[in-house]
Amino acid sequence: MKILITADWHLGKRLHGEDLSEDMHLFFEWLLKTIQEKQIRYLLVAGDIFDSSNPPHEATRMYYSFLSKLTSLQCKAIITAGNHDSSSFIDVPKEMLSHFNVSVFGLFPGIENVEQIFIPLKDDSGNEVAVVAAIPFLQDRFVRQVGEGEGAKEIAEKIKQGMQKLFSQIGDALKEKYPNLLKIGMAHLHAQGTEISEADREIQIGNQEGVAANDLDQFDYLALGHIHTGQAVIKGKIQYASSPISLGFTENKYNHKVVMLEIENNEIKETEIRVPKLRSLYQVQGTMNEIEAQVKTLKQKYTLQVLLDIKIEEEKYESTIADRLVALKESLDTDGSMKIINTRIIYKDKTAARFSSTFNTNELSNLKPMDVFKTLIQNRDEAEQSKLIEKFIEIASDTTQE
Ligand SMILES: [Mn+2]
Repeated sequence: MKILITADWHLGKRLHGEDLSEDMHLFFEWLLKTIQEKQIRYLLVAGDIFDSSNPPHEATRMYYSFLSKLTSLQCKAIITAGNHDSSSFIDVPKEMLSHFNVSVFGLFPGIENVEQIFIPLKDDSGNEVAVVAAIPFLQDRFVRQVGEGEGAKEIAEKIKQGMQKLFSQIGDALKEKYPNLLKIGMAHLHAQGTEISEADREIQIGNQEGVAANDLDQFDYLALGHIHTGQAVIKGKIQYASSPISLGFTENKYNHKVVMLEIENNEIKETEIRVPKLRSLYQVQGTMNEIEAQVKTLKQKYTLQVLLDIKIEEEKYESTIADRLVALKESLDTDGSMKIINTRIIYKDKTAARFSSTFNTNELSNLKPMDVFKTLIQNRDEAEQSKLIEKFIEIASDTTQE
């Protein structure tokens, strides 16, 4: 009997305003094909289904469209909410989804009702071979009692102890109810000792303190969500599933994956399946000359357009940089294989920065938007000017594209 584990879909996520739904659409197609080919019976999704608690309609439609296709494949889904999800948004369709073999767990029902999150898994002959404890992201109130005048350190300690206690209680209840079944946990948390990428650090919010790996040993296997780059916490036993696509520039080099578990003769065998790469996200840094040269060497290697994050570093203010950046953006727009979605300009020598405004204001037809804008902001301090110019380039290039 085969189980597939994934997490951190972040449906509806935009990267510097750029829609990543095509990436997820193609991932879903691949996932459905994989489920069919490998005859997966259960799909586990360990939190952060959506990027926000109030996801866009298009992201919601995509979620239900995927689930409806899944139901035709004899594959059941067990879905838990992450810290990015609204627990009630995930829970609202619970009863209806149960008719389509989709079990959703938005809000933790409390330790007194913990049996509600236990789901026995059956093999093709109908025998129960394992049980899943589908633990959604645990809000503070399930983990600690708020005391008066507590500092950050006391709160952190309370959360740590609270998590330890709750996980041991869940483990005990699971053991008591299903003594003979393999126990698989699903959770959305930060396990202590896990390496965190910059992107993960940016994207994580909420319960940060981390749970010690030793306190998570009540399961034969624990499938985790939250850390996007899919590390093992304890190899073969506690594993982050990883996000299926790169959600930030620092995730570009990572091989995104899903995890397959095969259960046979009361044993769990774990295999990682790499998700096909669909897009490159490149960060390009240097002087404008270096950037122009580097961008020329880049190519679209995968299905989807390359997205670029450009950081220009010049010794001193150079009036032509802004125009060259606009020209670079426009040349890429024409080609279509690459797109700049974020830019920063840094002038190292602040004292030498001078913005010139020597155009002839009498001739309206001679005016360029950038020159007018520079005149408008010429009395602001230099750091602010370069920030505003950066934003102006972004907006100006958006309007010309439209
Ligand atoms: Mn998360």
